[in-house]
Amino acid sequence: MTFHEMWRDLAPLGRDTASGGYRRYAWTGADADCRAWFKQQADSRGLTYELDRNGNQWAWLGDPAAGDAVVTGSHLDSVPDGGAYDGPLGVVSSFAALDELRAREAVFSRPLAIVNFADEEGARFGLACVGSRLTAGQLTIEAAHRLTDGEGVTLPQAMEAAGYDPYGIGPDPERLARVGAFVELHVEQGRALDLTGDPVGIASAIWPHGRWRYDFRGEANHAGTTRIADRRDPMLTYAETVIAARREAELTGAVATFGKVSVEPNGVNAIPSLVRGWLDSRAADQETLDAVITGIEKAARAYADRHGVDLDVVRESFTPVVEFGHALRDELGAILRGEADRPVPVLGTGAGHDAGILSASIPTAMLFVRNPTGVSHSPAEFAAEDDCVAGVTALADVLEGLACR
Ligand code: HGY
Ligand code: MN
Ligand code: MN
Repeated sequence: MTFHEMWRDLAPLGRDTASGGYRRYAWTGADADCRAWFKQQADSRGLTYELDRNGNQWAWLGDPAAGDAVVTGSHLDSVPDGGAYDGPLGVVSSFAALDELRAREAVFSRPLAIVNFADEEGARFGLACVGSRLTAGQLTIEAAHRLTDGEGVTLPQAMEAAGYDPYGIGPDPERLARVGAFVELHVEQGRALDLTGDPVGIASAIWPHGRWRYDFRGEANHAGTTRIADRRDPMLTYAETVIAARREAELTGAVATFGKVSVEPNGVNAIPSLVRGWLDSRAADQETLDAVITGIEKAARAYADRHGVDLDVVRESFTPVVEFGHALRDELGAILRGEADRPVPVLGTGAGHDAGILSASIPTAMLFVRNPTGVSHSPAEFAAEDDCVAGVTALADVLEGLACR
């Protein structure tokens, strides 16, 4: 099955026809459809399919027990109304790159695997990279079991409803011990490659980043009869905090986004009792991120005091800075340099990835494919066909260089 045929079959799964975006949330029907697609791709290529204890899907060529495997892949889940490329481009390109290597009659000296990591976006339960964090021992079973979605469904309930055992999850050091290198291809979530004019780039680092939930509690009351002076309105404090977040980011070169909010009771003619806002913030280094987070919370607490609003801040997700190992990074550069007439650009990113999580356990690297719009986490996310092909060729070259010595 060609890249285009794989893309064509995957494209409609979990796509919202009204927005054109994807709603592939962990352990939902759309997730199950994507998982079935992955297994079908593995089976159709005669690969050995495995589902690991954390719900990550693996498709093996060669004997996994031989060790020192070269692994590639990404994720198939999405953010709400996400784009088509974030995650799926890496998975489809992995199968296409394997097909390319078979067409080249490459002889593998190491096992190869393609992976679909579970729940990378954390769109439903709020924590990014659940599948890879569990496997790498960066998320305890207890903390995972406490994860709850907006409907009050816990992760164990969701996994069980989808036919998975939530009591078998946990660290998987034996599996990671089989992996010698993990290379993730991903659509660029920015315009650096568009500006340099290159179809493919190599990742240098991932900014430290996290998610904080701000709970603003005020006093529910009548919107029409409560004097302004008598109000304890959490919406006002929330709004002032959103502006403070933007100000802190602008002052420090960081980014800060309140992209998700829930209001109780959420009535047009009622002053809210509770406003919950989720902050996503990232910066080039930990010190800057700490300063931004501290500054935003300090401002929020000052506003809350002024309006008689109570504030609780909970960190729901955090990923420290990732510097991809120079050895594998430079090996990719050397492999790709051989083909091109100039070095492949090496660039940092503010986006988190499973490769970032796994970099604490095994040698990892990333390839980026040009996104001329620079837009991501949106239906407008895009990569040109020629660049997707260039990505597959680059991934095939890298996998051949690493696994077919
Ligand atoms: O949020 C991120 O950076 C990634 O898309 N999970
Ligand atoms: Mn994403
Ligand atoms: Mn992604």
